[in-house]
Amino acid sequence: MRGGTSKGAYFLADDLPAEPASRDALLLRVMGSPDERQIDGLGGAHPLTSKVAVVAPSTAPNADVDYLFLQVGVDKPEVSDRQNCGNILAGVGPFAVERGLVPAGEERTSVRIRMVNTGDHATATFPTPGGRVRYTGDAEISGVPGTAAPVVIEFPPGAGKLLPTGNVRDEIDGTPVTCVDNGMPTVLVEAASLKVSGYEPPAELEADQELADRLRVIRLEAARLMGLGDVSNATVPKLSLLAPPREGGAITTRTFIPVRCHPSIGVLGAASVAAGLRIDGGVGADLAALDADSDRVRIEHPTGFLDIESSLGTTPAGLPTARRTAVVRTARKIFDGLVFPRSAETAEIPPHPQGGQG
Ligand code: NQM
Repeated sequence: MRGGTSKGAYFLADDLPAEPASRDALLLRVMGSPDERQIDGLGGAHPLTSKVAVVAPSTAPNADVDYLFLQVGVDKPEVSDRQNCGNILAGVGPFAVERGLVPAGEERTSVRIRMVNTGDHATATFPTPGGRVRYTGDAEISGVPGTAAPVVIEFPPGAGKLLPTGNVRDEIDGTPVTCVDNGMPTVLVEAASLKVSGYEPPAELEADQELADRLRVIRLEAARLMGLGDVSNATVPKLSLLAPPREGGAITTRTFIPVRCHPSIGVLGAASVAAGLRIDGGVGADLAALDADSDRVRIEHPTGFLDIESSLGTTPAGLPTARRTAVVRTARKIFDGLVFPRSAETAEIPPHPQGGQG
């Protein structure tokens, strides 16, 4: 399924090995990793198209389904559950209905999702006229051609710490940063403080070795301050370079996830940027053009913009906390069937199955 601006393979948990090491070994073969072209599997040769959702009926009383997100390395034999993904999240509700985990409503269906990676929750609402998921519609999101049915995603008030280092600002390697987590640990850095404009195309930024070196140093130290430990082989935290808006939005972003520069921006990454901009004294707050009368924050990115509804409250201790976060995405079923993973060294090529879905 395409979920937002990402694409992944969605599985029922029951169709995969329960034991994580066996599951991950199978998923590497399914996606064709490690190989920079992922030529022998389903992966699309980019982190944004090398993603997996594992969906199961929820064991939580306040959720319908559990969604575990797995990032499958492209050229490295790695499968990581250390980050969540709000784009792939957009396909989870429709998938749950397609697989009969949640009954479809007559007009629309709301699916309450527990995001296993973080323990956070989300509710996705999408059209199901006549009890079937409808994928066509008039919602448009930057980075995806054409239009599709909207998937409205609401996140409840943040349970976690919006400022994981406990500070509004930290200084790392002489660079001011704000470390924020509204669903995705993200380091906000002013582009100008890294000697780039923040308006460069992603390929130009990815080719800048000096920038890559500085971002790596900042990321490893920021992760330590955020309590994430050693993230040398992890895909969090993300780094978002900020510059003043140019297209009528609130801010311009170039987001590293963390090595490749995102052609747009992740959903939870954008939610974290949006929340960060509302924190007085945070990096980016004085670059941002925010509408004081509206929750909407338009995040500009390399292929357009992403609108996030974001409002903050204050904890009894006086710290900022996410009150409400919401976003509209689209998703689409692209293919439904059986995948034939590359066989493990010792395994035999499986016989052609006679039905079933995986
Ligand atoms: O931040 C890319 C994506 C993402 C993650 C990444 C995402 C999110 O665009 O919620 O959606 O940051 O690795 O799929």
